[in-house]
Amino acid sequence: MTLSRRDAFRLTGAGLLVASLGTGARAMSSPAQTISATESVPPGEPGKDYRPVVTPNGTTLPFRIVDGVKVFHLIAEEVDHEFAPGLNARCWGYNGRVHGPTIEAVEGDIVRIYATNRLPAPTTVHWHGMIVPSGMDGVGGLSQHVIEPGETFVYQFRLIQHGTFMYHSHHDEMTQMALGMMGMIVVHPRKPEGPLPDRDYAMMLSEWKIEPGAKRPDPNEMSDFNVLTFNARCFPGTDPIVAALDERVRIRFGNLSAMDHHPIHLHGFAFDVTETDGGPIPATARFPETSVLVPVGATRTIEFVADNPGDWAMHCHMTHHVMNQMGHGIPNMIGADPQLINAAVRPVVDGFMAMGHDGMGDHGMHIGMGHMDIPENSIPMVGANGPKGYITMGGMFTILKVRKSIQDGEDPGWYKAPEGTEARIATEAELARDGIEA
Ligand SMILES: [Cu+2]
Repeated sequence: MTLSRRDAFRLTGAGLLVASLGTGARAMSSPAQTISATESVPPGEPGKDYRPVVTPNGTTLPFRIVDGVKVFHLIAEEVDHEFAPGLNARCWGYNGRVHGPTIEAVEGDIVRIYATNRLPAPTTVHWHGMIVPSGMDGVGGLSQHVIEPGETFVYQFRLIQHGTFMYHSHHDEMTQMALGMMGMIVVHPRKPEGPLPDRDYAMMLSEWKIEPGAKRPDPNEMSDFNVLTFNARCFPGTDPIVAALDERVRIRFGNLSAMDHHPIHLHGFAFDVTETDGGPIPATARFPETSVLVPVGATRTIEFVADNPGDWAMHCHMTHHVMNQMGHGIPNMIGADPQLINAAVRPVVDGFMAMGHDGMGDHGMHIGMGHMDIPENSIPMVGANGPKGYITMGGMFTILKVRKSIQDGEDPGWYKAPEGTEARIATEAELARDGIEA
């Protein structure tokens, strides 16, 4: 017998929410299922039923099991958050973190999620991409009364699908999401199909407007975002991700930025996009990519085999999204004569130093060397010191380190390119041999 979604919710009873979309051929809009949604299964166990996901710079929400139900507790509250050393802001998040911890469970689990509101404003929690009963959907005013400050609400539903999803406030979204109220949700399949990844990472993409020197993100900004983040950190505050040679790596991206899509580019590999928050992409429909566009309000999961050792950049390919504060909306100085400008301005602005006549690559370096002051609680537009000089990228930038063997959380240092495999200055003999006039 094939049950419709409506039939399935009608089976709901005794506080146990179940739903089924049948076990026959996969209909066009059905969620990803490896078991019937009515099949009774014990709560999935980490290490036995799934390999836990790693959230770089983040953490996973703990749970306890009460009468076969996985019980979680989200606490919405103000959080002092560091985006990178030198830049902190008062944000809104969950359980002392920005963004909230990753919620992780297994298809078939029944979850009960308490949401306590310690904010000064009402809120709700929406389970983005998840098929839940309408009353559990978390849209303030539509599917539920808002959670007033001091109140604790309870959500309960059965996870009838697997995949990568997100949670976020669905009340005064512009304000609350701009202040950080979001997190990732990973639901592992009950019966995994295909090769399991050796590394499984969750990355939330978001964007912020924080005026240099300000202590709070500005939720009213509509276009000029100046702090772009992976898991609420901007480079050089992002932890590298790691893989051992030939391991299968899965990275789950979710994007809850206010206004921007992010084409995330990975160096050194081609990958497959294997799923969206709508479900897995059939193997026959996948195609190779080196950048994946992650639209606002969507997840994209990629997989590849880490068969190329090295330090590999992974970043948003929008060039203003790999810039930190102060890189935007400034006068075009390219080609200007800094001596002339300094001579003209220094009599009225003591210590003035013209910048940007040959680009912005050295802005962070000048600050690092103490040549230039920046406001307290702000970071240079770009960069950090790398093994071969200054890395002129900030924002939504991190590094994948692939080594012969490596453990989670281990810092392998910088990659040492084998002899003869690193770009270097050309020799006179080479130039002469190949007829190159330098
Ligand atoms: Cu971007």
